[in-house]
Amino acid sequence: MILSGWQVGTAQRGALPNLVDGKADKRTRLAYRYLQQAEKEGKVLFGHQDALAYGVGWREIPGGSDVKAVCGDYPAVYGWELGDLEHADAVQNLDTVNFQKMKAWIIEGHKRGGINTISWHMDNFRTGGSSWDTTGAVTDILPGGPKHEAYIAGLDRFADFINDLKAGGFLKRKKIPILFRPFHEHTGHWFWWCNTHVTPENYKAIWKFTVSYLRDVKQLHNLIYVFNTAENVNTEEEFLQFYPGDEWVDILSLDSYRDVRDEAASEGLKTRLAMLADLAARKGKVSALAETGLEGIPHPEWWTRVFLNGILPRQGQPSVAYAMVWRNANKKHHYGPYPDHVSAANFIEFHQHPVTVFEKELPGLQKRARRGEGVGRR
Ligand code: BMA
Repeated sequence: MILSGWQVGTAQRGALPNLVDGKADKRTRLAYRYLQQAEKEGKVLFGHQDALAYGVGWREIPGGSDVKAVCGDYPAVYGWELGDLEHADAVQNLDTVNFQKMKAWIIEGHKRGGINTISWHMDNFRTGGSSWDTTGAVTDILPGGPKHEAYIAGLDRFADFINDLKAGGFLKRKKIPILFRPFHEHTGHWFWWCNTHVTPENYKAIWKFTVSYLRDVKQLHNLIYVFNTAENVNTEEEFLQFYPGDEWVDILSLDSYRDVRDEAASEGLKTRLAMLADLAARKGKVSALAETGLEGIPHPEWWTRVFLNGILPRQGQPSVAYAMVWRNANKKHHYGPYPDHVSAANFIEFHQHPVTVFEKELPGLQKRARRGEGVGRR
């Protein structure tokens, strides 16, 4: 395992960026700077949800990853999901991933040089239904609401989870940087926190409460906060409608599945991501395509003709810092490749493209980030 760059946390040149958390630790700031530099140079880190936990036809094999099995390289970004952690007795998430094992995979990915990101499909606090139960519940969990204490208890469990994410060894007290993406896809209509079921004021209020509680009360200083819309935003105004303000958000991101259906649609993604990257650059922040993919990937050249086309920045423009495809649950519900899949050969081409960044390219990239230098070419 390689430990280098921002993870070692030795002296580095240049000022480190300021985050939502003024006390964010050094490694967290270095991770953020590294994403900023990737973005400036038009590099896109490739991510995969649940990459180390399971894939198509396997579960919990040490070192396992469908992405690695296809191209010989691990993803640069690992996505994890905390749905059900809000319940006191939960030992696994809504997709049956064990929370203790998840912590070990997060640490493993981090030690390899990867960046970890977390989403949270919380159950509906009012009804006890799932995240997809759209009965309004945000007012219930705000201060003064009937479920506020239950929400706090969920955040306490989140803090316990985050506090366990330590690198170990000589870095044992150092926490692992985590990109945290709460209340995601809020411009959709499918979750109880989506804009059809909450006012902008209440969304902003729960966002600010959550950040303040984790940062100031729980004293977590390894979180990078990711604001995230669905794909239905065409303008900056639409993207910012529920935005709590620059002092509350580190990464501006969107999720898009519709834009990666085919080549024509991917032109729309290019335009949307250019809007996002430009907005983030003006704010001095990072942008990302936090979740994407085409279920089953029936198109053999999807990786280069559709996905890469969508994320490639136009000449001279910044890219998004990372783009993550969703999980490989089974032969039908998967968004990454797997060996012998119809798109596997094309994925190797995607991996080799100078714009895409996977694990093997990370150490050099991180060392440069530490020194405040450019990302450079492979
Ligand atoms: C969805 C699907 C579901 C899963 C949920 C949370 O997109 O993959 O099967 O439960 O994400 O991970």
